[in-house]
Amino acid sequence: MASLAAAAGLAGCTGGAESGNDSANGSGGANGSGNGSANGSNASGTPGASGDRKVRVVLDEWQVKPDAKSVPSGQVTFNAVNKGHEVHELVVRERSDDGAYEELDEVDDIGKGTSKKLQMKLEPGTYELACLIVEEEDGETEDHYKLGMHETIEVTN
Ligand SMILES: [Cu+2]
Repeated sequence: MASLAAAAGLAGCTGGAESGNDSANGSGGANGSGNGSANGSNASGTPGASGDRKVRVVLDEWQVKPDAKSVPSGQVTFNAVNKGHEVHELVVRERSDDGAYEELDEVDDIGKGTSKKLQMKLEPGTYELACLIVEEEDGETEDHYKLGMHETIEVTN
């Protein structure tokens, strides 16, 4: 839990350090260089991991919404953000030739208003992002998957 907050703080800081450069531009040439913040997304702590893909996945009652329908193969970081009211999880499953899903990895216990990251290496194929929580409450079953918490995502070459 604590490490999440720290990571968010880091991401916020790196931009600020660079921005001092901009103010020096007033004196000079028409074009400036304009490239101060090209690498803003590197803050996640894997220097040298070029081609790192990030997919933001919003969890809600009752849907799973990735911000991309496909992503290139390789190292992928899912950032699961719980915008709902209940606790959710993000399970990444790969679809095999016979249509069955095999669980690869997951982050669970993502509380309301919080987020967790899941980094994994993905081969080309069809994957499913799902919340598989099943709750029993007052004799009724609440099955997050059946209620709609699943979405497919294609991993391309
Ligand atoms: Cu859920």
